[in-house]
Amino acid sequence: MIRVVESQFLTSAQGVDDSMQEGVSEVVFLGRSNVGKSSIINALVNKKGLAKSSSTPGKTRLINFFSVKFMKDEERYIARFVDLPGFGYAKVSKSMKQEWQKNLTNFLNRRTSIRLFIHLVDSRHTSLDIDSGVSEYIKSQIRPDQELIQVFTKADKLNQKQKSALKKAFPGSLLVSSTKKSGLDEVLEVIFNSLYGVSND
Ligand SMILES: Nc1nc2c(ncn2[C@@H]2O[C@H](COP(=O)(O)OP(=O)(O)O)[C@@H](O)[C@H]2O)c(=O)[nH]1
Ligand SMILES: [Mg+2]
Repeated sequence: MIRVVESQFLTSAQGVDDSMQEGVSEVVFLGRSNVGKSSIINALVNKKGLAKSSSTPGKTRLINFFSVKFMKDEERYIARFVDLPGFGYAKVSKSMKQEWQKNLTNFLNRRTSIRLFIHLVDSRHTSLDIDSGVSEYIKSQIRPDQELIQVFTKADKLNQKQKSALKKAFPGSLLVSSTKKSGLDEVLEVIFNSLYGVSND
């Protein structure tokens, strides 16, 4: 059993150049605007409002760093969660979009502390072009010491039949509801194993 025993907001950055010093393993949450990035971070650390859940583009264009302490078998582990701005803003100009895209890809490429990419996908819309684009991009850049996993969000919006269909289409997939707090333990376990290696219990 893995528990998050402490979490706090560290700082924000605009891009890789003004990001905080590296050195602690980082888990990056990425996905479309509104897919539930901030919500899943809050749910995983069990702290409402830690990551700001906001639909105002200006507010969410920053990269936000959080420190997270895990506890397993009486031992403490430290990591960082990184809440990235969403892809695909409707409300900003084209030039701002391109500027931001560049910022984001730079960050993903050059930030060496990143150990795990968690690509969040809305469980109701599992085959959007923008999501295939994101996952292709990460796969094309990923280093041997990094992992990419996909997590489906907003599971509470699916009925039983839709859930079964999704599980069948994506065997072994992680299905989470931040609102209903389901599927979170599995995600914590995947994060933990990815950062610190699999243990045998
Ligand atoms: N029903 C449901 N709504 C969710 C869930 N997670 C997030 N939301 C809602 O989706 C919207 C966007 O969430 P947010 O975490 O801000 O998305 P972000 O833009 O990716 O950070 C908010 O209105 C959330 O309340 C979920 O698991 N279930
Ligand atoms: Mg957000």
